[in-house]
Amino acid sequence: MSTWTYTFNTAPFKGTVEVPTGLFINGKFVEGSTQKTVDVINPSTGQLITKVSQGTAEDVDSAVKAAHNAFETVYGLAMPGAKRGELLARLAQLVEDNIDALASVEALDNGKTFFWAKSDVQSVISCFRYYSGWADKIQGKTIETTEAQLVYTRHEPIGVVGQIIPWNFPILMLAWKIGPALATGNTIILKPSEFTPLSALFIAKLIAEAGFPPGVVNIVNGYGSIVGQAIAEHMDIEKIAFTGSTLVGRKIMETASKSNLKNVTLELGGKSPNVIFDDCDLDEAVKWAAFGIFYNHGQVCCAGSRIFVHEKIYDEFLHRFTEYTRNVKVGDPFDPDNFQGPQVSEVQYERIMGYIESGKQEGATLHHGGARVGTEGYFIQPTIFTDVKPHMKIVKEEIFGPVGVVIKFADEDDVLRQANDTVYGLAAAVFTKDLNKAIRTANRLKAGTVWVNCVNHLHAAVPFGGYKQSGIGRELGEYALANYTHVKAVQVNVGLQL
Ligand code: TXE
Repeated sequence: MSTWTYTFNTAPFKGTVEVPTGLFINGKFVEGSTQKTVDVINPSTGQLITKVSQGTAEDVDSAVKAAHNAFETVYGLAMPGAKRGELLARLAQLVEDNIDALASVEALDNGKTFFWAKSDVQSVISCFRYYSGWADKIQGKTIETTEAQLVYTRHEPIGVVGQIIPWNFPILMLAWKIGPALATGNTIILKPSEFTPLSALFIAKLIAEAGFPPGVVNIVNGYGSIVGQAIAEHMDIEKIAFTGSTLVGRKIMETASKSNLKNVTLELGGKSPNVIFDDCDLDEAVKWAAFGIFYNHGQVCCAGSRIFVHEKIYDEFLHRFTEYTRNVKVGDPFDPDNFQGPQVSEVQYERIMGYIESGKQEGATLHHGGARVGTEGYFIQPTIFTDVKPHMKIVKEEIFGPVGVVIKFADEDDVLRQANDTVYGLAAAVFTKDLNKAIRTANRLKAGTVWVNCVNHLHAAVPFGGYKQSGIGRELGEYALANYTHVKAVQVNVGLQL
């Protein structure tokens, strides 16, 4: 089996990593049914890092057979929850032992800075530890009906589940998906994004090392239209969880309904509002607003891409926000001075530049940025638009890049109307020192998460997901367990007469 070997010479991680480049099926790395590969590109340079095996529908089918066998014989109800928890805890420890190597691979493959890649890996560890704690606490209820009956529920694993993840948080999205699925006893076919497969393959090695039985987790690289589609239509996959674009989410739901009506959870796009009232701590609001839109180069589903500022402080906010943005350093992800690296791929780079162009064409003011940084790789300046109108594409559509629009508002009713005027509803933020106003606004914003005086803060114990076209279901926390369990009601006759 081919292996990608790479030596990092950058602090804090200096060392060699070895990552198998095949498909991980039934506990082994294999080539796949064709010899075809997918190029893995370094977004900082546009150069090839390595090639990984490209999966097919046939490979998905082999993975499903392995997962089904593992579910029936060694995992699922065959393995006690405490043991599943132990395996997840061991995996968390192995991730921690390899934290710098994993963060380096993620930074190289995705383009996010090493600092933030490491923060993602820390969240992966927390996620696995959190769900390892749940594994032996999956409990049903007893339900009182009559004395002649004993009724109880069992929360049973669903079976073989399909999970399709994107490229913006490759390793973290893997953890959000496999953590709750493994804790509840399911077996998995996971497809990483074709743009960023390396950290998932690294984790596959650690999954085997942690002692998960073969077939419990299977990782099939490849393209969405082939591997993703095969997962969505497979008749023996009973549940599919997807994070990605709303367009593909829609397609997956359609395919699921046309095949075996598999249970679907979706975490899709957003156009999240940041509401900045005139009684906020302005310096704090400026910092958080910049973090809201420039963190992870704007490639965040909950990015605060629409910044609403009260008219009384609009000019002062814009002045300070622009100064702050000027100091956001863009460049090499391994240079600790940089906050922002390249966009993940040429396609995404072109998409974002297209949105910037459309903003200019539709008459918005390009207040700051808007250009490429450097001559190689996919770096874009942090960008601010002003004088926007509600119908403009840059106001309505998810750009998924470091591009924010700043919009004036007059009062609470005005801003709530504007903030909720979107097909999305993933997240929102409110900045004010007035607690009543904060809670009033939080209650009226149509979003799955509302941050007050902060943004983009996530925790393994706190549910995350969308209203409207931002998705279906909740990830993380206790809520995510429901995505991966069936509720069975058992009714025992202890004296019922017919
Ligand atoms: O996403 P895709 P793309 C949004 C963001 C971005 C846009 C396009 O606005 O600009 O989507 O990005 C797999 N059946 N988000 O095109 O295609 C694909 O291989 C099954 C928001 O890269 O949705 C990958 O593994 N699977 C988002 C995954 O879907 C299919 C994160 C996501 O890719 C498939 C990423 C198919 N027919 C993009 N086609 C978020 N919510 O965080 C593709 N895939």
